[in-house]
Amino acid sequence: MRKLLIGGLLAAVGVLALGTPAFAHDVLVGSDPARGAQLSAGPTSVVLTFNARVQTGPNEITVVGPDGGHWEDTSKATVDGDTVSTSVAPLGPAGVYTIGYRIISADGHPVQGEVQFTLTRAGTGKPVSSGPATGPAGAGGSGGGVPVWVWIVGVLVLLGIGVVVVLRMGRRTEDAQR
Ligand SMILES: [Cu+2]
Repeated sequence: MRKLLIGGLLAAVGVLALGTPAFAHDVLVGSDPARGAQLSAGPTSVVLTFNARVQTGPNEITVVGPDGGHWEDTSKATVDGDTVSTSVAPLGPAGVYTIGYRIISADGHPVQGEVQFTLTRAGTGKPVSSGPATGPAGAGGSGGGVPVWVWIVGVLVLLGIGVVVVLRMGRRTEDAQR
């Protein structure tokens, strides 16, 4: 009985930990610039390609430079079937640029992520806006609508309940054996 309970508990924790809500969501299958690209000149646009159609709605693309400035002309991305794009201002300092996206999946759920590329030669552009990264690039998270800490608290609460139950069961069995 005790083994069964512990097994069940582990299964529950596993489901909580691994059961991401990102099951049938759109997945990024390609980008221009490509992930990890080394570019000597900045791109004029960013195009992200997904494995399924993207819904019209609040689709966002941001391009955040090594200094935290934003380089996307507008974070309101243009949707065309399974691609999402936005135009980019001439880039500035050399370094790593992060393309952040948050798009509406075919199933209506938001999906977010990042693609980084490196500008190897500084451009002459100025950021569209400066300051700390906001929007998808700075939001973090794993693509679901539920922040990570909610999952962690859930697991801890479940673990706590499980330990109490297992201890009680153990005590009762010992009593019964006496
Ligand atoms: Cu979904």
